[in-house]
Amino acid sequence: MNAPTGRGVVEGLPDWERCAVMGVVNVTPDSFSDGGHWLDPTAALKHGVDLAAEGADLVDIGGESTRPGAARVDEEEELRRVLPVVRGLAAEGVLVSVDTMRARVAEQAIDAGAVLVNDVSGGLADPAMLAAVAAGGVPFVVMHWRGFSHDMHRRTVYGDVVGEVVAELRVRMDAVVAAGIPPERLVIDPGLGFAKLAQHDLSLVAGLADLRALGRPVLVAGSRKRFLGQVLAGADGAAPPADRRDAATAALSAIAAYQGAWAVRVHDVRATADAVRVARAVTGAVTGAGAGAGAGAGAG
Ligand code: PMM
Repeated sequence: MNAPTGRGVVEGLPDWERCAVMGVVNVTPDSFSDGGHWLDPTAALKHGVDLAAEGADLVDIGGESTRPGAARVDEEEELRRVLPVVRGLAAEGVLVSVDTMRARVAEQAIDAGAVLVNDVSGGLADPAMLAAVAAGGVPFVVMHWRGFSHDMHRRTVYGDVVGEVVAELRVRMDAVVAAGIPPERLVIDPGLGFAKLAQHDLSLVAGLADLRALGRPVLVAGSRKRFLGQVLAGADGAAPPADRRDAATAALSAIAAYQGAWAVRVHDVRATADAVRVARAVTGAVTGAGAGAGAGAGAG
């Protein structure tokens, strides 16, 4: 792996000078790893504040599960889940991102204080999304997406996964910019686990340099996902449950950060906050920039 050069900045957000950590709060009954934990708005708000205290630079609030096979949630229900948590966290001074495929949810979340819209469909699911984000004046995450979760397993066919994801993301980036969102506000995301098999996810992590060559900061969101379960599976092929994949997630965070990811999106913030700092320190040692490592001289 080459030591990365600049991971890019996003207009409207701080430059953290290392890979940023985005904590996840899913206000859903059915997300694959934390579904049902934070459905109560008070519990979700407290969890978001806790994640920020543990080192999350941003907290991503979602009200719709996108796990493979998931059915869509009703829009009013999504608004009901998400808005109080966005409003409450913003009032606490936390930088909030809203994870939604709906323009109305994005608009109202921006009004409630969200500073980033994270749309796993890259603006494809709701034709009004791009105009809403352009009008809201916030940055936008464009994820690689081939269709809704209920049948995304049918779309996992790739010849050259990295080349195809890069090409498909480039088309989306052009569409997003044409709709009035300035390129300086774009973040791109390979969409690990979305219409992808484990080998595709691993190839995309290994091919992060090709994604970065698209010229925009890259978000990597592999936390607890199925491909990590498959990597960890024992001789019997049984994968550990999602909540036993946090050490693997931290390893992934270190690899992504070292390869120049702009941010990683994770459920367990504490370990990843350490991982991205280790990556920054190693980067500094390789480049001679001394990025972030303490000056202590002794062994320890
Ligand atoms: N994955 C999930 C939800 N939101 N957002 C982005 N930008 N990228 C992702 O890969 C992504 C996402 C699904 O995982 P979860 O149920 O743990 O939130």
